Amino acid sequence: MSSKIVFITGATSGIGAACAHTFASHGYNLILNARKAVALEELRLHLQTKYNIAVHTLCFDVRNRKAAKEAISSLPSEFASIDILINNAGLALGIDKEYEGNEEDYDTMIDTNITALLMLTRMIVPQMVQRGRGHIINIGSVAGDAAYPGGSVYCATKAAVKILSDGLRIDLVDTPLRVTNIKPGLVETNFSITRFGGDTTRASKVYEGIQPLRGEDIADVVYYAASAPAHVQIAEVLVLATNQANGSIIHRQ
Ligand code: 8X3
Repeated sequence: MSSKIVFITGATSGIGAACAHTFASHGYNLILNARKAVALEELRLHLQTKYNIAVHTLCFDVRNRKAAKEAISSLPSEFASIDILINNAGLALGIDKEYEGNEEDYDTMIDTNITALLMLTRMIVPQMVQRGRGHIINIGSVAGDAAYPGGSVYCATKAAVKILSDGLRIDLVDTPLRVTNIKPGLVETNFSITRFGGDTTRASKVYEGIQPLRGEDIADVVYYAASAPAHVQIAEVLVLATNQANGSIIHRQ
């Protein structure tokens, strides 16, 4: 196996799945992580057949540090040298005032969006440093630029992704490794359905009267950063829908 290996967390839906398709279409081999075993297996078979690439799946919840360590240390030798880590798994839950929201939701967002991203970085980057090759691409958000109503904790987690990305870039400045923080705006995925606890009507209102981004639009930017020449480090990219100015200002028809 000579192609590069990309590890994508949260790979079965949204931006993660779009990245899996985009990288597969360019001949990269994939390590796909998600919690849903059936969806993972379906995606593996589909991508392997369609693009004639090698795909390895790792079914675990990124919040489970023990499972993550075991999964990564169990990688077959042909998948052990990860070239690109795409820290994509993340979510928003609820749209409540900071002093009224659900405590467990706060834990889930912080554990997934910050702690798990940090721990996977901690587990995978040392081998990249050792090999003198690697790229860490974190999926941040416009939400990390400024708080918006009801988004306090989610926004805080994405602000943390920015700072963790910046800090890692500092720590790797004397190496050939690159760190990228991609900050999407409104992307129509199951993001809002998850945020509103499965309420599809409420979720669809988020994208009403505006043409939102698609997961594929973000995957294109991720791929651009990953395929840039070795001396080019795309540090941070904010990707908004055309009728969106920031996390709060959205023009709807
Ligand atoms: C998703 C973008 O603005 O819906 O991270 O929070 S937003």
